[in-house]
Amino acid sequence: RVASVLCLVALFAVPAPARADNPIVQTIYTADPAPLVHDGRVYLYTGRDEDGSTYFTMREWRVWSSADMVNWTDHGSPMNLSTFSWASADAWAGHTTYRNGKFYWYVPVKNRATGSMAIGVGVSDSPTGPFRDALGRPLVANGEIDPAVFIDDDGQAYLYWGNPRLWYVRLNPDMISYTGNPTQIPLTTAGFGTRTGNPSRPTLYEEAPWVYKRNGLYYMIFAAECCAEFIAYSTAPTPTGPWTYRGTIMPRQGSSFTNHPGIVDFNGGSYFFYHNGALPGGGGFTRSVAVEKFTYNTNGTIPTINMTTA
Ligand code: FUB
Repeated sequence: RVASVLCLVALFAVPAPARADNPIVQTIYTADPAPLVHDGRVYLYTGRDEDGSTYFTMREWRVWSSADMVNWTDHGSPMNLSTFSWASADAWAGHTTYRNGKFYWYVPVKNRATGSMAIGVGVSDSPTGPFRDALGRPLVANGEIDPAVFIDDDGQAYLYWGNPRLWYVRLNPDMISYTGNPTQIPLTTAGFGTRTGNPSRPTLYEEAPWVYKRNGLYYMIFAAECCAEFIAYSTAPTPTGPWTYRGTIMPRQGSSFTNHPGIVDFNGGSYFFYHNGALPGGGGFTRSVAVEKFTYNTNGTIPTINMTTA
């Protein structure tokens, strides 16, 4: 059904509604969901898996949106590797936020100059782009990935990222510079659980942090203990910790060795986004983004959320 609707887009050159069962997108492989609620719609920012036989082949990011979490509009690819002249490969997991009339899309890419991963920032006046390189250079370049941004009620913005370590930095109000040095969040077992193997990584934290605030409590959901990954979470009384491990959200399921979470509240419901290998031909390098509606437990904990299986 999505395919036929997308044909209509080609014919009439207008954004098309697209019915979404899980996976949300059934015409291409998508990965690393990052939802953003803005002005009555959910914007879903994803990566795209291409080819994918032996490693990630990712050259562009995509945007989709919905006003009802059922019908999705395809906004195409408003940002790709060529947006960042200093990037050579690996359009990996990003996160978009809105501030002062602009949309900022933080993404990890390979830095041509160093051969290591770095984090760039795309900026646009529209949630659907086009996005341009806000800096012309990396915002952060420490070889680590998976940026996630959180703006607290007092207006202070934080950028989190990291694999194998976990970092944060306080962003300035311009959202493209920061004050102070990136700080490592201590990966204690009290904060991030206990890994069963791999003594070099004692905690469950692997990658893909996503931070938000609910009822005065800060939540960090993250991909845990590759491979395969499951999704777990920690909470804290402040955006900088101390974090307390709270357990599993989504167990190891599906046929992708990675998973990548995002949570938003929209129209009175809570939605958990993730990816798996559910499309035909799907797997670890041919992933698909999906979503489950859920309800927080009365004490604020997150219930176990299972992937759609059919
Ligand atoms: O999509 C490439 C990488 O796989 C992401 O950056 C990680 O979060 C994992 O999903």
